[in-house]
Amino acid sequence: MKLNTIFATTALVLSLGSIANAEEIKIGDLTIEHPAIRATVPNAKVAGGFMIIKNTGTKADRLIGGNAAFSGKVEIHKMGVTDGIMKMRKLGDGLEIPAGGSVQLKPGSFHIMFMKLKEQMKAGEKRKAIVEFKNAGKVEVEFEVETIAATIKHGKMGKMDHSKMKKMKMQSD
Ligand SMILES: [Cu+2]
Repeated sequence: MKLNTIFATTALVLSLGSIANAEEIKIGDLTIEHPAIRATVPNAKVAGGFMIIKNTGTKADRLIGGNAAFSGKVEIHKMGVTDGIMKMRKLGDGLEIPAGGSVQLKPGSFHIMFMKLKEQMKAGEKRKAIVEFKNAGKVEVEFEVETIAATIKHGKMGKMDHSKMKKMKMQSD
């Protein structure tokens, strides 16, 4: 009887978990949440990629790059203000995802830079890309193409859970 109860509880937790985490991607100790690419105008050459990366492991990892059919070159960038000017630079050594921590890639900060774009990124569509970590390796990620406003909105809600996020998104839409 006791064992049955444990199994039933576990099954319930697992099924709830898989619903709540439908948009999560796991690779090793890393979890990727809400991968998004910023929508572009026609003939744009670059697009930013954003996501939240959590590391539940005991060792730091690094986001080092990736590749995608729609992009000729993928780099990890940091945007920031230098001498009063907003600039972005390539992180040649990648972006550290600290052990037991998380990093948010968001507009105005860290991002995946999809360069040499071969097609327009249209809001509402999805794009697949490979994201590569130094230790965890490569993983295919499906990105939602979003307008900048939607991406920023999600960025601010990064600490909330996904069920709330979805509700709020539907309400504002
Ligand atoms: Cu960039």
